[in-house]
Order: sequence, then C-alpha cells, then structure tokens
Amino acid sequence: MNVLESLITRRRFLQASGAAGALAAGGIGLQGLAPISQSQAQRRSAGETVVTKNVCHQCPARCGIDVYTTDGRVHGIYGSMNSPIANGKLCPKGHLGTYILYDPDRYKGPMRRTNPNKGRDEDPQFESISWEEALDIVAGRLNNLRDNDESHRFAILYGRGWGASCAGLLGTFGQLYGSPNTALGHSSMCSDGSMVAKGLTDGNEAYNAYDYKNVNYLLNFGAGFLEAFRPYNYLMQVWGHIRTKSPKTRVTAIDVHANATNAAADRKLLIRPGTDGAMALAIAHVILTEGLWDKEFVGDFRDGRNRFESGEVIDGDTFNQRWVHGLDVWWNEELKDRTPEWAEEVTSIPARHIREVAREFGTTRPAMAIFERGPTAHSNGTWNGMAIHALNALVGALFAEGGMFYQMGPSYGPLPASAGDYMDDHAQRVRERIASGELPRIDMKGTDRWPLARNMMQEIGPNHHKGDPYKLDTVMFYLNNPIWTAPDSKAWEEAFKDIFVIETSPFPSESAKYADIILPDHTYLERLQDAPSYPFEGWPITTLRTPAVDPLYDTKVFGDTLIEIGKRINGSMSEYYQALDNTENVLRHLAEGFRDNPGSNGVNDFESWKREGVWYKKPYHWRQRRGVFYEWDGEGYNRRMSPSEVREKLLRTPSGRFEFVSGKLEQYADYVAQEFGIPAERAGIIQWVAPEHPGGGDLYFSTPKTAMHAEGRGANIPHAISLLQPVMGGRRTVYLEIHPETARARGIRSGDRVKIRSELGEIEAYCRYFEGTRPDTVVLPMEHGHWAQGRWAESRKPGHSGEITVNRSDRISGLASYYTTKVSVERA
Ligand SMILES: Nc1nc2c(c(=O)[nH]1)N[C@H]1C(S)=C(S)[C@@H](COP(=O)(O)OP(=O)(O)OC[C@H]3O[C@@H](n4cnc5c(=O)[nH]c(N)nc54)[C@H](O)[C@@H]3O)O[C@H]1N2
Ligand SMILES: Nc1nc2c(c(=O)[nH]1)N[C@H]1C(S)=C(S)[C@@H](COP(=O)(O)OP(=O)(O)OC[C@H]3O[C@@H](n4cnc5c(=O)[nH]c(N)nc54)[C@H](O)[C@@H]3O)O[C@H]1N2
Ligand code: SF4
Ligand SMILES: [Mo]
Repeated sequence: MNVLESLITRRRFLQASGAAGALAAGGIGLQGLAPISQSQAQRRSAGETVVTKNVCHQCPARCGIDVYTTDGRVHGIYGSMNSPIANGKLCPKGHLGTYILYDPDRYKGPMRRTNPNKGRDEDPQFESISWEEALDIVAGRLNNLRDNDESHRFAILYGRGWGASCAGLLGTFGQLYGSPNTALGHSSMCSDGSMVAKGLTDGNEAYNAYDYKNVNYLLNFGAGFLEAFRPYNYLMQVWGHIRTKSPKTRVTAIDVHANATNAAADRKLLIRPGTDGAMALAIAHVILTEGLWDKEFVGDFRDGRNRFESGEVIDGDTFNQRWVHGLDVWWNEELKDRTPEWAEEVTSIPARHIREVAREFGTTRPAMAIFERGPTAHSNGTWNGMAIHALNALVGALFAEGGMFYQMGPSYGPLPASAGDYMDDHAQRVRERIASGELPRIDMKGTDRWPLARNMMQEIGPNHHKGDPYKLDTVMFYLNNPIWTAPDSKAWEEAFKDIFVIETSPFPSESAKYADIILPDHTYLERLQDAPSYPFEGWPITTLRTPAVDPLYDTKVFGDTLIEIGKRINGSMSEYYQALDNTENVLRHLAEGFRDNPGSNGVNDFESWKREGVWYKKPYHWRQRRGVFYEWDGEGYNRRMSPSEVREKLLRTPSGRFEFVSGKLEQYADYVAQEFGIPAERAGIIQWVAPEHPGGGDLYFSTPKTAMHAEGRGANIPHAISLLQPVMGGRRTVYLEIHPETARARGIRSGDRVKIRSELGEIEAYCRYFEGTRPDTVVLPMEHGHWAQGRWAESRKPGHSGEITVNRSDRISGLASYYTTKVSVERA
C-alpha cells in the first residue's frame, strides 16, 4: 500500500465507521485496515474494522471495491484505489451493495416447492430443506435423465456469471454429463450484434478495448456512454479527462432520445430508430469523396489522385489497398450512391449535419466510432454495426494509439484435473451425436436456423414450448431471468409450467415464482470468486472477490453448488468433481498461473491476489502506427510484424485485413440471400439493409437502461428505484417518455396513466412529456414492471416492456431486436 492509499484508506475508515473520536483516543489499531479474508474478518475483536477486497457485481464494469466491516457488519463500500477500473471511485450504485447483502427479502436457504400449480399469482409455498436433500433431489433427477439417455434435456441458462470458478465451469459440466445445453449464455439478449459485426469485418468476435485517454474525436452510435456502456464507472472518469484535456476530445452522440450522454456531448443527433447504418455509410461516402481517409492504414490511389466521386465507379487496379480488403467493390457496389442526401431521407438527420460529422471525424486524429445496442438491437443490427465499424478502418483506429484493441486474457494456471480424462461412455456417445449434428442445442444455435449466432437464448422458451427440437425436462438458472428480461417474456411464463426449474438467485426472482427448487447463491459480498475483466484497455486483468462476512444465511456459492451436484452424478464425472473439490481449490490453481507471470502490481499467487483484489499486467502487446504493426518486445513497440503475423494475431479475417467485403459472410451467401433477399454475389458487402418494425403500432418503442438500473441485481433497492430517471422524477417507477406533440395528438396529458400496446398485448405505465424524445418514438426504461424480486421491486407494477416486445432477432448475430417493435399509446 503506498502512502497516499493508506492515508485515504485511513480517512475513509474514519468517515465510514464514525470512529474519529475513538481513534484519537487510541482505541483502534490501524492494523485492522489491512485486507484480510473472511474467517479472519469474523474473528476480529469488538469494534475493529476490517477491509476486504471485492468486486462490485451490479453491472459488468468490474469495479474493485474495499468493503468495510466492523463487528461482522458491512457498513461501507468504496472504490479501491488499486483497482485500475475504479481508481478509488464508484458509480452511485456501487455504494448501495450493502442493501443487496442485507435485503430483507433474500432467501435464507435451500427450499422446495409444495404448490404444484405454477403461475405469476400462484404462491410456490416453498418449504425449507437441507442442502444435502436439495442436492440429492437435483442429482437424482439428473441421474435419471442420464440413465434414460435423455441427459440433453437438462439445461443451464446463465447471464452475469463471469468467473472461471463459476460460469467457466459450465461447459465442462455439460461435456461430462452429456448435454449440449449446459452453457446457454444470454449474449443474444445482450450485445452479440457488436461482437458479430466486428468478427465479420476485422475477424475478432469480441468487444473492443478502447484507448479513450488519447482519442480526440469520439463518434458514438447508440452506446449509453454515461449511463450504461462498459465499464460505466471508468467511462465517467475518462469523460472528465477527455473533455478537459488539450485538445479537448470532441464528441458526437447519436441516439433516439436525449440522455446524459448526448446532453454532455458537443453534438446530439436524434436518429430514426434502426437507421444508423445509413448514417455511417454516408459518412464513409464523404470521407472517401473528400479524400479524408487514413492513407497509411487504408492505402491510396497509385498516382495519389482521388477518383472517389459520387455516383462514379472506380477501377480497382488504380487503388493500392494496404490493410483493407474490398474497398473498390464496396465503393462501386454500395457506397458511391450513399450520399448524405440519400441518408437524410432514411435517417431524418439533415445532410449538412452528416457532412459536418464526416469532416470532423475524417480530419481529427485519433478518432474512433463506438456503438452498442442502439444500432444493433434491430433486425438489421449486424449491417448497421459493420457500417459503423468500417469507419474505424477508414480513419486507421484499429490497434492505434487513441483507437481500439482486443482484450488479452489472464494467465491462469490449469485446473486440478483435466475433464477429457473423465469422459465415460455416455458422455462420449453424446459428444459424437452433437458433433454429427444429430443432437442440436435447444436454442438451435449452430444449425441452419442460426448459423452465425453465438447463442439464441430468446428461442429457448418458445422452442421448449413447441417441443422443437425437443422438450427440456430440467432447467437451472444462474444469474439469468429471461421470464422477465426476454422479448415476448410471457411465452416463457407458459414454457416454465412444465419444466422442473432450479433457481440459484439469492432473491425471490420472477424465475423463482416458477421454481421447483431453490439453491440460493451467496450475494457478492459473501463470495470467494474470480471475475476476469470485460474489455478495458487491452492488457489482461482479472479480479477476485473475497468474502467480507461469513454468509448471513444457509446459502452456497454457485460454483460449489455445481461441483457438489457433479460429485453426485453416476459415472466417472463424479471423480472429476472430487478432484476439483471446491471453488477455493479451483481459484488456488488458477492463481498458480501468476507465479510465472506476476502482475504489474506484484500479484504472484493466491494470497497476494486476495490482498490486492486484482491481477493485471501492462502493457498491451500490439500497436499499429502509421500503417505498420508492431509487437511489444519487452521495452517498446519495436518488433515489426509481418502480414502473416498480423493475420494470425490481430486481423483474423480470411484476407488478414479489415474487410469491407466480408469473406466470412460470403461463405454464408445462400443464407444471407434467403434471410435478407440480398443477391448471393452481394452477400459480403457492407450495405444498407432497412430495419423491420413488427408490433403493429405507429410509434417506435425504445427501452434502454438508466444509470441507476443494475440489470436484475438492484431491482429491490428503493434508493436506486427513486433515482432511475432523475430528469423525469419518479418515486416507485419509471415513466414513459413521450413527446408533447405526440401525446397531445392522442389526448394524453403529462402524468397520465397510458396503455402501451403491440400485437402481443398491452402494458400500462405513467407518462411524462419530454421534448428530448423523437416525436415518432416513445421511451420506457427497461427497469419497469417487476412482478417479483422483493417488496420494493414488486411495487412497480404493472407490465414490463418485454411483454410487448416482439421476439424478432437479427438473422445474422441473433441479437434480439429489442428496440425495433412499434407500439401504439393511448390513455388508460
Ligand atoms: N446502468 C447500467 N449499466 C449497464 C447495464 C445496466 O443494466 N445498467 N447493463 C450492462 C449491459 S448487460 C449491457 S449489454 C450494456 C449495454 O449498453 P448500451 O448498449 O450502451 O445500453 P442500452 O441502454 O441498451 O442502449 C443504448 C442506447 O441505445 C439507444 N437506442 C435505441 N435505438 C436506437 C437506434 O436505433 N439508434 C441509436 N443510435 N440509438 C438507439 C437507447 O435510447 C439507449 O440510449 O450496458 C451495461 N451497463
Ligand atoms: N426491454 C429491455 N430488455 C432487456 C434489455 C433492455 O435494454 N431492454 N437489456 C437486455 C440485456 S443487455 C441483458 S444483458 C439482459 C439481462 O437479462 P438476464 O440475463 O435475464 O439478467 P438479469 O436481469 O440481470 O437477471 C439476473 C437474475 O439473477 C438474479 N440474481 C441477482 N443477484 C444474483 C446473485 O448474486 N447470484 C445469482 N445466482 N443470481 C442473482 C436476479 O434475481 C435475477 O433473477 O436483459 C435484456 N433485456
Ligand atoms: S454498478 Fe457497475 S459501474 Fe457502478 S460501481 Fe458497480 S460495477 Fe462499477
Ligand atoms: Mo447486456
């Protein structure tokens, strides 16, 4: 701990415990401030404060937290000074973690359902059982399925589990048990659109890491930079930096309503929903016609004369492409006609604004274009995403200073046993059936139906209901609640009725209402668990939670629940889980990897990881500078990379370059033709594809996240609820934002209770006039209408947006098109 840190820690300690007087009187020793583990924390003598390192789990940002505990009670949570993401700061949600720990509605231990009838309004009538009993019930069920050759009918659905010690164990469980369905992630209900768009163009199917500190122009298409985009807390910090440095980073933000992000930007553009791709193509058109592209990354005409003129084709031989592929085809087949005037018609954004943005973006270096669910949660999301990402190639932002990278993973050691050694006959047989295509996943990912998707969670409920490809028997939920979060979530309520549901949430979730058995997890302040970072600055980083207190109730960390079930399965699988033993053992083995690879902060084993809460290793290994790629040689970016190395490590496309004509998409030309009606020979070209807007209404319906909303984790915190929509107000709910003109035309007054209707049904909400929302669009923040999760969450009835959001997905990425439904609104 350096001097500054210990001073700050000491001051925090004084503030947090209110113990200034006691300290002045010499009553409390400072040794209590060193981070120590759970059992030690519990054993401390009366009045002593201990600080444990943990990681906030309310959103995906992975902020390191210092948790202050006195007399076994947590009373303060602060951002860790030594967390590169938190830097001593937290967003307002982070401090509220104690309310999650002490939530009065938490489950107190394992339980079994006694009411056979399932429904929203049916009380499950849970009765307490012991862990032994609960685990035996589950294992008995799984063994039966296995004996009947039906192990594929067991599924585990997961969301916000990140660690190698929790969600990381799921895939192996399925392999050994014999199910293709045990690691069904929620990514198709999250942000697969951006990942897939990047995979198809630069070959990395992943989120980017960004060098925000050095960027001078930020073009933001529908990422909630100051309310949701990751890592939120750090983004607020870096915002302060980029907006005060010299030169100040200029920001243009494109959204469908005014929000904190675009209110703070230099330019706010409100776009017609689902049309960001048209805007990006027009920006590319201007960059090319005005000669503003990065010649060193993209290449140039051989004689240096710019031949890009609106409406005119070029001769591909006249252009020497450097790190890009297909620029001539892209221009000739698509871009030459995508003028700002054309885009104005599509997007409603005036052509002169598009030109201005293109000129600023094209002439300021370094510049980058970021995007997330805004442009991608539409039926044409991947097309929008590819067009936006192409702008990054045009200005040379890939792997450049002030640009974007791909995240490196942590140097973990191997697990205590290798799963491959424990595959019995049953497991082998299932593996062969999966490999031959005979046994698809329940969500049909990887089949002809969804050949390019990474997961298809929103299909699981409906597929089960139809028995297509088969019926599930038993489903376990880990940090996932599609019965509330999925589009057309009511379909899931039906689906849950004949499934044996295992819920692991510590909270009385919507899923729990339909659960047959509850195996409650610890809350994050009680857990020992790893959480590798989401893409941040590129260099590898992984964090560790250490329990601040012994578990308040009879709960179990999910990783241990899974291992305990594994130990009870017949066949050789149980030996594997005996070898893993428990998650602490797993974590100790993972930390062995740090011995040969000590972190920049000195972390080199399990104990030091626990003490610091984070292992990370700077610097990032690669850099593109003026069209040349370099690798870190231990001292600097000195080692020049060959094109084949670039292809292997960085631009992992068929061509080894950024592809304006996607080689991978060309391989799926028949599928693209069938789904989008695009001629097969055009399938790979980044192009404008119009969005579809099902739902039957006349108003676009957007349901974004707000800064105080923490997915399913903060649903029952009244302080968070009261601040969900600071501009609109709100006490127990969020309001539907409606433009006054739109409202008046329908006889709706500000504050009225309204019905929001689509072809799926209707929900109700209170509305507020808001001139910041497009007149053709209404906005209802996602955090509305819980019908479970605890006493404060439930008071926000009626009606979640998912119930009227049509289950339509982007046919390429598979991302659920959350922002694409059209609704009608009238007074209730
Ligand atoms: N506070 C908070 N932060 C979170 C989360 C959370 O629950 N709460 N969840 C995390 C998760 S899981 C994710 S995936 C990320 C998501 O991060 P984001 O994708 O940044 O967040 P969203 O709110 O889904 O959508 C972003 C914006 O898209 C806008 N939008 C809708 N349609 C369009 C359109 O057609 N074009 C444009 N340009 N904009 C449009 C919405 O108005 C919204 O402002 O956030 C993460 N961070
Ligand atoms: N309308 C609309 N719908 C959306 C979105 C949107 O912007 N608008 N966003 C989408 C996005 S980006 C995402 S990522 C998905 C997220 O949707 P899901 O993957 O379903 O995740 P959550 O809503 O976070 O649900 C988390 C569940 O975990 C439980 N839980 C909370 N804490 C713990 C814990 O410590 N341990 C365990 N085991 N369980 C816990 C909660 O009780 C809750 O039931 O929602 C999507 N749905
Ligand atoms: S909610 Fe997210 S941004 Fe806020 S403190 Fe927690 S992890 Fe960090
Ligand atoms: Mo998400």
